[in-house]
Amino acid sequence: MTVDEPTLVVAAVILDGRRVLAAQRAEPPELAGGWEFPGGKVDEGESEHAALIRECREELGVEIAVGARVGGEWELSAGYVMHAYLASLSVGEPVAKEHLALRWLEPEEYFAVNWLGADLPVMAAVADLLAQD
Ligand code: 9L3
Ligand code: MG
Repeated sequence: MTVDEPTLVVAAVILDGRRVLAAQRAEPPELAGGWEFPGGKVDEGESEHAALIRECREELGVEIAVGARVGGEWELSAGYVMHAYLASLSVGEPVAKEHLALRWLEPEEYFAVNWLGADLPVMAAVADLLAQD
């Protein structure tokens, strides 16, 4: 018996100092209105790094520099797993091309948005990380 590999999703935790970029999903209906880190599915044959750059171009219209991985495998719904990476903007200002809204969260606002179930523990890990330096 063969077991299918889970589909890999990458997410970019874009930082500006201690500010973190959060994006409000427009779809699907069951996720719409929830907040996430921008990103999406890694295409066949594509690296995680390339997928992060492509997704941020498509979703936000920006170029990013990809940094360190945050944690290990973050659980999504069945059949999906997420890898998160710190990132910074290298060109442009983010525009919500596919999201309902974008928000730069100050440290006191990290948990002020309704994070998707998958993204909330990533935000907690990033908050710990940023509290250390
Ligand atoms: N997802 C959850 N949190 C995230 C991202 C980027 C994605 N930070 C979930 C939502 C979808 C699936 O992963 O169920 C694929 O994401 P997309 O390609 O629709 O953005
Ligand atoms: Mg996406």
